[in-house]
Amino acid sequence: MDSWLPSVCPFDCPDTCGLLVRVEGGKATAVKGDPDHPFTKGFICQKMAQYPARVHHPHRLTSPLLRTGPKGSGQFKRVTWDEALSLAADKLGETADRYGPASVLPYSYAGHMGHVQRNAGNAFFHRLGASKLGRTICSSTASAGYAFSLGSGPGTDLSQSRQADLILVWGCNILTTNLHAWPWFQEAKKRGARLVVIDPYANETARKADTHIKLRPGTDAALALGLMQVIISEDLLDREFIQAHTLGFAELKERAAQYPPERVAEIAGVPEEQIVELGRAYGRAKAPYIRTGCGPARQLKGGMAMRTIALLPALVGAFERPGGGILRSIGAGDCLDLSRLNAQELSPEGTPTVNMVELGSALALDTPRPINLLWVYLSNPAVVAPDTSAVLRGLAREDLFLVCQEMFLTETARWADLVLPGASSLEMTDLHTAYGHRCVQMAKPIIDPVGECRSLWSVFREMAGRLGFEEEVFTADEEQHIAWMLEGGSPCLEGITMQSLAQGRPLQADIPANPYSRGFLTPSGKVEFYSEAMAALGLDPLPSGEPSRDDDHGGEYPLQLITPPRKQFLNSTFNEVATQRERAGEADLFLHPLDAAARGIGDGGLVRVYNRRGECLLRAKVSDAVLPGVTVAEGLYWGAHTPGGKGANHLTSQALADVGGSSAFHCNQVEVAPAP
Ligand SMILES: Nc1nc2c(c(=O)[nH]1)N[C@H]1C(S)=C(S)[C@@H](COP(=O)(O)OP(=O)(O)OC[C@H]3O[C@@H](n4cnc5c(=O)[nH]c(N)nc54)[C@H](O)[C@@H]3O)O[C@H]1N2
Ligand SMILES: Nc1nc2c(c(=O)[nH]1)N[C@H]1C(S)=C(S)[C@@H](COP(=O)(O)OP(=O)(O)OC[C@H]3O[C@@H](n4cnc5c(=O)[nH]c(N)nc54)[C@H](O)[C@@H]3O)O[C@H]1N2
Ligand SMILES: [Mo]
Repeated sequence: MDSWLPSVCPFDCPDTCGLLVRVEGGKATAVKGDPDHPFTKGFICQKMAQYPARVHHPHRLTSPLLRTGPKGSGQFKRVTWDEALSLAADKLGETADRYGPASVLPYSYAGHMGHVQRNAGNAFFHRLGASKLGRTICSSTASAGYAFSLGSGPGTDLSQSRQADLILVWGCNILTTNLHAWPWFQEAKKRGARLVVIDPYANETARKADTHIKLRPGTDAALALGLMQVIISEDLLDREFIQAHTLGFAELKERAAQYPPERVAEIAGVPEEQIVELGRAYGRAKAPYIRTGCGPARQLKGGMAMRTIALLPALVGAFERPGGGILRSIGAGDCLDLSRLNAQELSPEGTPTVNMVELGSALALDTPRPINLLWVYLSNPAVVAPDTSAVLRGLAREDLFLVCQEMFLTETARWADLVLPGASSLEMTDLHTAYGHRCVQMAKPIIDPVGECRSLWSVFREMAGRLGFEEEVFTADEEQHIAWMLEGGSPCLEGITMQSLAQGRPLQADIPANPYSRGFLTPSGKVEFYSEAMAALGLDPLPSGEPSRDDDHGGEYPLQLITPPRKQFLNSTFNEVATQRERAGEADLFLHPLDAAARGIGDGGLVRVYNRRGECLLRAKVSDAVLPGVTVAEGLYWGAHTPGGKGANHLTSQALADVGGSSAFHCNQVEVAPAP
């Protein structure tokens, strides 16, 4: 029988699309957008259109596998689930007895965003006493920086932007990473709004904008201070708003005075006239709206960059005008009560935490606290974590037992001792929220299980049974956990219940479209130009425009490299799908004509990109899409899908950003040469 059933996109993207999936004979045969979804309104990206091909891919893992050849050889034999989980339980027991439970480390991130499956291992590893994982690889620097200025909590909803007359897309590649914002921006443009993109390269969004401010990576705080200086010196301020709702304006004024446009032009590589013009435009706009992504935060001083950008709306009182405001993220995730699922209280006091960005170092042999068993799920660290050679050295360790639950034999899973076949979102029950809109949606299994694939929850529940863990958290099923998340949730979930979600349709949480109309969740309740909390942490309490720079080793690595997403992939996911690989084409490097000429590199030539951490081979794409001195490697390609077998994370570092513990994925110094 042919029917279209509701589901949700499970991937790590702000849009979390409502889907309709055609199911025939227990298989997904087509997918389309749900036209009734209030935010995604019936269209989906090119990746998700390939979802049935991914779910029913011939290379999908369908049974547990045990390594038979040398580590990393990809030689495995099929085993039963019973054999696999018995072995896993034995290894966990042995490792914990011999080296202590903290020598076990879970490693997971966002391969599936539903709350139950994504968090399925938490209670289990807490109860075991395993080391904890600091899951900060993505947005925690951005959110920590932003929170110093405006408080935590949701930003101005994208739907508001349709009433804006000036939209700044600040370090967010909308047409790649937040596609469904585009129609709102187009609506604003039809009403006469101007769209400005602030980004180091002419990405697809910048190419379609009215103005592209092409800056050097890591100079956003300086640029924002330059704009502030124009706004202050030309008196384009909203004094009433500043008086009533902000803290530290006098100090900010002094600091901004140190960033006149001519100085900022030098730091950021943006023409002085452009800074002055944009400062005036922002100061005079009736309703300026900023959509900022993670781009400016994936820098060594990324927290400071986000904090500084987030202060702009307060200077002009944008929060009080329909269409004005700023968005970093918005969603109902924070409304849920995850405490029962996570069972934080089961983790023994004093258990160490490993930051997931520093996996390479954590897996080194000479650490004070070696890891002897690593359990990976919903993540592909051999591709997504920084400093790939350090990560691979760790994964190759003979004395490390590696368990990996995956849908495919990824470059991480290849190193595993034991591979567990993971179910897809179409085979699992889960509750989904977004980080770009306010919907909550339940997904149910709508196709037959593929092979012997199992949900993450069912695996950890069974493991708990094998280890004799008897707490209620382990015996509950997925639906019970969802019910608990909703029951203990905040009032914004009013009317969102197991019953109302049962049809699988999106429901909107009661989060205001302009949450700032209710005030700011900072310690003072005001916008904090001056932050006491930052001072207490030994940070500069005022915005600082000092640029982020990776060590260039005395000029040995003179070029800056950023590594943002390629449209065709979702982090490292969709590398498995041939259509997406073909659409993505060969992995390449944007390079300015002056830098190319100085190195004897022609457009389309194969180049070696390298620094002290590693190297990769990419195809040169020579154009003025970037400033001189700046290069871009879009990703994330699996290493094997690049000309030299090594992906861009061979060049990135494990260094942590200033606050929040994220990686500085866009802060790298490299040199480039024609490939031998
Ligand atoms: N197609 C696709 N969509 C995705 C993803 C994907 O991999 N592919 N990933 C998803 C995930 S996990 C996330 S977290 C989001 C991330 O999506 P975004 O929030 O958009 O963040 P990034 O992709 O890191 O970078 C966005 C832009 O910032 C720019 N940038 C880099 N450095 C700087 C800088 O110093 N200053 C400024 N102003 N800009 C800079 C980059 O060139 C890029 O155009 O997207 C999600 N959506
Ligand atoms: N250089 C560089 N590196 C980056 C970034 C960057 O911009 N530049 N972005 C960073 C960011 S923002 C993030 S969030 C991280 C993302 O890092 P990850 O969360 O590790 O992202 P993915 O590459 O999507 O890997 C998820 C894995 O989960 C598996 N998976 C997907 N769906 C399912 C499922 O339904 N069931 C099961 N069992 N498995 C599934 C997939 O097969 C995939 O291999 O990467 C980071 N790495
Ligand atoms: Mo992310």
